[in-house]
Amino acid sequence: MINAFIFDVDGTLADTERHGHRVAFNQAFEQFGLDWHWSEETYGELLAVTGGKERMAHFVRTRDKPEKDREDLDSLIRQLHAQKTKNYVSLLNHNAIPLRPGIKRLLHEARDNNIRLAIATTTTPENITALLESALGRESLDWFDVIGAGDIVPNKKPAPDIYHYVLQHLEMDAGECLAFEDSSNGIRASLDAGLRTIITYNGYTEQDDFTGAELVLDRLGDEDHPSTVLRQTYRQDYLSVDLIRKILP
Ligand code: XBP
Ligand code: MG
Repeated sequence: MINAFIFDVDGTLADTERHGHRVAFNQAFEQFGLDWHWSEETYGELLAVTGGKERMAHFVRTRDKPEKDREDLDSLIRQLHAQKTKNYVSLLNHNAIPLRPGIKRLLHEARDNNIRLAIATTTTPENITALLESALGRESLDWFDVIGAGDIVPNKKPAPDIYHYVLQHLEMDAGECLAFEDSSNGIRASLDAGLRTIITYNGYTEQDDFTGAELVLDRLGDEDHPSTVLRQTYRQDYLSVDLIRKILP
């Protein structure tokens, strides 16, 4: 019996990477007078590393940027990241990024069926607040019993730490919960925490390895944007709580 849904944020609740995080990083680089720029393609490669600070450090090291020799590199990265977070929140406040098709519907359905909700993500807490407030209204933050985010655990995904944190705070066993992820780093984290996992991939992750997933979908789907996979497999346009209960033993 599944009693809780645990959602990843970036790429799963909304397509935040390409036109959200990436843009906010580039704005921060410019604000700091750096000649770094992340194209959509470069950013796709850099997504192999989760976490904004970790991603920047990886970029400096692997692209042989002169800044790699700066003694204050850690501090520079922390400052850049604080600026990037400001940029991202402001971007969402001015131009909300929509939730992916079916997310809002499934969240409501879960609440109607007494399925608890939680979040497990590597992103910074302010980013989640901005996304949920702009897409679902301020009260939606209270729908989630646990929001596990950012630096509260020692290791980011693909390590399972954030899922362990969320399970511990939900006071639930992994067997009662279902994770929703969009990437190979994400599913490695959720599977390592013992969670059954449903994937909704996106443009950046469709070629990822999702071995071990219960279901790999193009999207959860809704009436206007049906899930191709569910249509072909179950003659249904979207993933409902009923279908989850039918498919998952
Ligand atoms: C998301 C991330 C995040 C965001 C940026 O991974 O890797 O780093 O790109 O967030 P996942 P911050 O969806 O697997 O949790 O800059 O706040 O770290
Ligand atoms: Mg993700």
